[in-house]
Amino acid sequence: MAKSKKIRETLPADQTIGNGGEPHQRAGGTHPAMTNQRGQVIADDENSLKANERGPVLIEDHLLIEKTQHFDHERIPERIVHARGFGAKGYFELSDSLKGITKARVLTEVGVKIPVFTRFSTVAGNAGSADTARDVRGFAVKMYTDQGNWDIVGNNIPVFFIQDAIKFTDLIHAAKQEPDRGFPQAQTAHDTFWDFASLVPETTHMLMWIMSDRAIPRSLRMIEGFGVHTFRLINEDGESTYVKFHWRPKLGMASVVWDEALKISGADPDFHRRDLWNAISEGNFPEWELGVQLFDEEFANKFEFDVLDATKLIPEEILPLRIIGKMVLDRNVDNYFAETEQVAFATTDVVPGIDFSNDPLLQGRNLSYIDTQLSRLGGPNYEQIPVNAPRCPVMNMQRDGHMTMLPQKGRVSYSPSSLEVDSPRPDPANGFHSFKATEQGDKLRIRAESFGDHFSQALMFFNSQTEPEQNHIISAFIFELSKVDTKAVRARMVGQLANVSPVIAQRVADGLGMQGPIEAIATKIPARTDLAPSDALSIVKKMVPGLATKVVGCLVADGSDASAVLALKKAVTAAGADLKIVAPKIGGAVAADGSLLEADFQLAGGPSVLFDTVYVSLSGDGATLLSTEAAAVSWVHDAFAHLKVIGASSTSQPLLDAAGVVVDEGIFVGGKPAEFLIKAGEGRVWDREPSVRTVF
Ligand code: HDE
Repeated sequence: MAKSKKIRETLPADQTIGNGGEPHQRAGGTHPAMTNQRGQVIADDENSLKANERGPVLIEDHLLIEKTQHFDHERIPERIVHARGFGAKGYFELSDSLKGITKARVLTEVGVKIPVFTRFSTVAGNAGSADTARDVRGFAVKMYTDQGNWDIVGNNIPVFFIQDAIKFTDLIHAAKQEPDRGFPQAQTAHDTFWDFASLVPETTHMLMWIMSDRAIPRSLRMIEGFGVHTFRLINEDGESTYVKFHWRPKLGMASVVWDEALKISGADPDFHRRDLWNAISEGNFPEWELGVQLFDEEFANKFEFDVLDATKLIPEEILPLRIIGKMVLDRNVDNYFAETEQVAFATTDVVPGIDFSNDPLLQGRNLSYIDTQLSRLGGPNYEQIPVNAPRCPVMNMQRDGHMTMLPQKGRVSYSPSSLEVDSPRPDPANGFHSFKATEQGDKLRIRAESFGDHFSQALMFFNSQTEPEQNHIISAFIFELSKVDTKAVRARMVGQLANVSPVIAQRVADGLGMQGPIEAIATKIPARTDLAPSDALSIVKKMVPGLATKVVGCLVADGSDASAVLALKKAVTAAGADLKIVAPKIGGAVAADGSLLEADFQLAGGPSVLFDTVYVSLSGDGATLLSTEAAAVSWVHDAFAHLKVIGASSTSQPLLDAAGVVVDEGIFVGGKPAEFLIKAGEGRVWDREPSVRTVF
């Protein structure tokens, strides 16, 4: 143990350049001296070396050349999928031991804090795309256990588009930019995606999820995570228990509405990463519970769908979650590229006691991840990069290769060997063993019949939603298919939806303005209508009330009442939320009492889409003046249309009128901040929606 601890502590530092002692001292100042990559102190970093004052630059200028060459090679290939991501560090702590079910220490040793690195991502967009695109969120966790790294490379949706890895290339090609034109970016709302989806009925369940509000989360801190596949846990006796992994956010789930997501993408393309970075910097550490669904072969055989089919889930009402631990993210990265960009996850990163099932999607993933890192990170030594390096000894006969940083000692780089007494040897007692599964039957390229029902759980998911959530799914289908130019694709997709439910298909068809009867696509297995809805699949039903870590926007202008704003701030802080002041000028507003109300945002740069709830704190003159300012009118109108709870001073009424605000249970004019905040903590005013948006 002592030895492994020493290696753990020294490994990253040994791998870092420039760790050879104290920085060079700069003569006459407090800053350390700047050096080139070879540690030589630089005298002048402003001017290149020239033949004379106005003469040509000399090739002898090794400082210019080194700096520019390094810059030229700053980028590495971005991930083919999940390119847009954001990572943070923290720990995992087990509270309920699975001893007897697995021999993995990470799942049996209660109270040990295991360091983790977690990266959230969108799937389709390139690295520079907006955070709030409609998409699945990647939820990848690397746990640096003392038995090696264990990665749960999951998503925020518990099912996937396809059943067999051989279709992944096609799925991603269809979803990403169309190859001839190179657009659209970060969206599925285009012909090739829906062409593929409408031809591949197994995508249907996942389509319902990505058209739902799960695909437009309010915050990465408010999403669930799922390992998706069935894995195995293996105990000391080699016995297997099936397992599905779930991450549950302590803050509950929350989403934005689609029009809001579109506007946030323009107002702050970094909305999710800024939110996560700020929360962690301010000490609001996001936290998730780890839950497991454990089951045996008998349950698997009895369950109505195949547990190896990644397009199906096991409802919690049928197989409840056992909460076994928590993950807390309490540190931001020190360097985005070194950590978030270079982190390399792999489904094959498992520790003894955790094993794979025969899920054909998982089996395909098992070859893909390391392969992709080889080209993305440039060679076989990417595991030596500090963010990837295991925090336990790594000892084997693998040697050399691009950029190796381990000066491995000794003569012996092969096994078996007899020349060194301390060369590493396999350890059958503690090492990784695959589950002793018995396989029989013919070798075939075939899809199991038990994978054949593509519509029943899609309908169950829809039926599990609240009415507003169902309406959003319908609207999202209409939005996306309205961006599809090829009418036959639109019609085919609606025909596919008819297999889920003729009512859903008809609602989408009406929203698309399609004429004539819907032609359902032929299917062997129609949707079952007897599956019980699962409340666990709805965001709204699982909502955690309160404003903790949320953001309240307050609109002020010259003449606002400073004491009212201060009272609001106090109440907002007491609710655990953050108040941000928005004013026509970033320098702030001069309040009625002459004091300065400092601004966090200038009006045009701080639209109400950036806040969970808003308060309008204007004087009568201020409100009249801002009624002719489009940004102010949109500020209030958008908050209303996005179903937010709105508070306002009674003198703000002219602006509320200009913005078309109609009083309902979510509008608080002239009231006390406390009442407004309690209501805001209940979330959006869903009943308002039919008055601001067409429900098809
Ligand atoms: Fe991935 N996936 N994937 N995937 N995936 C990658 O690996 C792949 C799948 C997921 O933050 C790639 O390092 C195949 C399901 C996440 O770095 C690549 C198949 C799920 C991330 C790859 C799948 C995921 C990736 C691209 C079908 C949810 C981001 C870059 C057989 C359970 C990890 C990379 C991060 C990334 C392949 C399907 C989750 C190409 C072949 C299902 C969260 O290796």
